[in-house]
Amino acid sequence: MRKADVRKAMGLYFIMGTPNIRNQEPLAVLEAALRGGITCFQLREKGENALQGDALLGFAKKCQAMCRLYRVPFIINDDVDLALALNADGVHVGQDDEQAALVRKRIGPDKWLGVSTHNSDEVKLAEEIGADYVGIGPIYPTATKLDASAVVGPELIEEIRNTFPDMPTVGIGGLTLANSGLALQAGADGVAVISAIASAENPMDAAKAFSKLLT
Ligand code: TZP
Ligand code: MG
Repeated sequence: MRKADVRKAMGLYFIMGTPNIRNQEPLAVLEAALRGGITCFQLREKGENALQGDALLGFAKKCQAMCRLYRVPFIINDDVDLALALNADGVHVGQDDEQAALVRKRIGPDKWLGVSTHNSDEVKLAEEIGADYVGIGPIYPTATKLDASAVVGPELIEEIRNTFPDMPTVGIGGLTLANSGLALQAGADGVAVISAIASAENPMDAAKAFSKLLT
């Protein structure tokens, strides 16, 4: 069942783009994360030195092939054209990106649609336009997203879980091994992380440790 699949995939949701990686090979980091047990991957190629054009397409194809090997859903952040060109498993959009309702029309009913949300009103709208899941955050302060909005804390997860019990949710923003338990206790189906895995000395061990939190 789709909803159950989505919920399961939210468990350990790794997000990465090449600008998030220092001193390692981005694909090697993704492979390590997959070996460590991530359950979903989002390619979010943003910021300084972000790949574009053919370089982006080539990198995205390699990420997609690797995710397929590990049977992990491959989601594209923001770039509907890229998602359609690759036949990715889904698209994730923020509040400032292409309107989610329009994105749903463009990608059709079968691909997953994720929407970043910061309050109940945004979740209600996401539900109405047929989002498959919502990201809730930033739960804690993050240095990874420079234009992140105000911190919402795990309390918002609890509120949304109570108000929209059927909507799969994933907490995001400043989540670490030390504080992810609070997001899960608040009722999130999982945690989405960038730096906790991408900047870890050993991304596979980091992913394994997160996986343990979920069991
Ligand atoms: N959206 C809200 S916070 C965030 C995004 C993409 C960044 C999360 O990165 P990190 O390193 O896990 O805090
Ligand atoms: Mg965005």
